[in-house]
Amino acid sequence: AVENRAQILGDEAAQVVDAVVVGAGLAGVSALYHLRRQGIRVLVLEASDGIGGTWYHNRYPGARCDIESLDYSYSFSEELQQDWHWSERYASQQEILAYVQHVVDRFDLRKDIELNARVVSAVFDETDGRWAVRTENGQQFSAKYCLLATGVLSAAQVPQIRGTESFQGRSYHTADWPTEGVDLSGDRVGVIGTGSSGTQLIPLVAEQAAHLYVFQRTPNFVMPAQNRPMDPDLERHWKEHYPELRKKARATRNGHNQISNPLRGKDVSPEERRAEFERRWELGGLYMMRAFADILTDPEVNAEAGDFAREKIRQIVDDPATAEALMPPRELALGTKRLCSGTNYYETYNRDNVTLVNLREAPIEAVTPTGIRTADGSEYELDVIVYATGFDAMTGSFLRIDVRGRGGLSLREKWQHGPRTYLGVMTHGFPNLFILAGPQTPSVFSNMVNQAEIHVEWVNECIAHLEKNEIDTIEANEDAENAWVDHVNELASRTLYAQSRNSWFWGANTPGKPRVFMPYVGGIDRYLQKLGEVVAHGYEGFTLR
Ligand code: N01
Repeated sequence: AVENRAQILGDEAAQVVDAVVVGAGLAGVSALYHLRRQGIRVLVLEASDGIGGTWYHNRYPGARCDIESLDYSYSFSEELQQDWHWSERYASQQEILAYVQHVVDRFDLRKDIELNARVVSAVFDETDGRWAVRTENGQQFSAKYCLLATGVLSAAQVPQIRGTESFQGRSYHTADWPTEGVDLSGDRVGVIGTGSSGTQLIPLVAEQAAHLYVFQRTPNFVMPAQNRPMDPDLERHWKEHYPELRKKARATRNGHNQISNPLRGKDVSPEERRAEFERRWELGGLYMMRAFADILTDPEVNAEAGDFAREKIRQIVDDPATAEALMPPRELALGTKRLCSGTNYYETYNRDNVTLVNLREAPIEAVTPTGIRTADGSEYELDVIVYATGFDAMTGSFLRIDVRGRGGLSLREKWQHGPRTYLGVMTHGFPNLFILAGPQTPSVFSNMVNQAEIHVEWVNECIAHLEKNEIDTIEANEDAENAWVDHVNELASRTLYAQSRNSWFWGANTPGKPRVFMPYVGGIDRYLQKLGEVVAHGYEGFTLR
């Protein structure tokens, strides 16, 4: 695929390129597009047999983005954003996947993407200042730059429940859904997990299955997505104003154009607060998070929003006991587990063929050959088990690769007590290794495409600077990194995230993982400003040599 592929570096099997990008999701595809345009020879290595990352793997029924499609898209080509038509307010997985595939073909990117190439190790060779990258099937690559675009919610996780292997029915993970789809009609289906994936999937499974059992450990807040077909006037408006709207998105905390209320909750009366929550419920999805500027810092405002949502659950769900079991506990501040955005979620529990199994009363004891047994001795006979149990989030995909920097330093060892980065983009001891949209960035609190583009632009400019000035390496300084880690933690400590630690933001869902808050809560706007300042001050906090 890459020009001069035959060029050999000592080791006969090593293919030489300027940059290896690991992962062909939205970030990796964007990196390829930008780096290639500045004349860098890039090769993207993708573990799976298709392009699209998250949107390739998470093809479970109901998978849909919770950021508006017009916002959740690349900004790098005016023609692309004019030509592409999104059919719904929130794009489905299928449509986003079709979009990524369109981008790859439109810009002739496919020839530099190698599929079925799972990277198992990336080792920095100090003698030649290059990264030696190896795949599972033995391919080797040598690159000056290595970009990890492996995603923060991509290392799927099946819980360690006794007996999972013994189950004689069919099992699926939402993030590893068969390409050909799954027919669940007539089946007794058990879904474990009620996060974003589970709550999107459950209403659609209920429509197909003979009976659905939802195994719920922690009830989460699920807002109605309020998805609908694309409004042609809105589309026209966006297409007329795309550059301004993209700019505006970058000037917000969350990197998109969802309306934020600048007022603090207590700036208004209780009645006005209620009206605002109602308005946000109607706006749908994540809009509730922007009801008030202090929803994640003022516990009383947050608790009111939580009570409002609980009241809605009570109104929607017919059976009072089921409604009660669906209520998120009071100690879970709204949004400190990522808010879910669903369609007909609570309504689904009014169906005769749906049973909520409350694992807070009796946890799962074992998966048996015929189903699931809970601690109270109940046996649930199942044909299918769906694991909607999430990911080894934020760091999992990076640490599943054996990454070694200067002096053989292992990234797994370096991050054993939690991720350590400077600006989320580099880590000390690992020259020319760039991490895209990973931990200690606003990624998961923002519009991921926007975050990916912000990083890709920064890395692209950085590489251009190194090339132009004939600089071999860039590396984050340890003191700058320590200061960034402290800053990330300090900002989080001022929010309700610090009190509600039962989430993947804290690594709480992965056994043995350190309880460290991993995202950056400072916002896209502030983060972008910091990235710009660092460059303006001659890559402050980095060593270039
Ligand atoms: O994963 P999760 P997800 N026994 O970790 C439960 C993004 N996303 O795939 O909360 C029983 O959130 C676990 O219970 P608990 C989005 O950022 C976005 O749903 O740990 N249950 C939880 O209910 C999201 O936050 C979109 O007590 C077990 C569930 O499994 C992130 O991806 C759509 C268990 C896991 O929820 C992850 O979402 C989908 C066990 N042993 C995903 N182990 C949109 O854009 C785990 N659970 C809308």
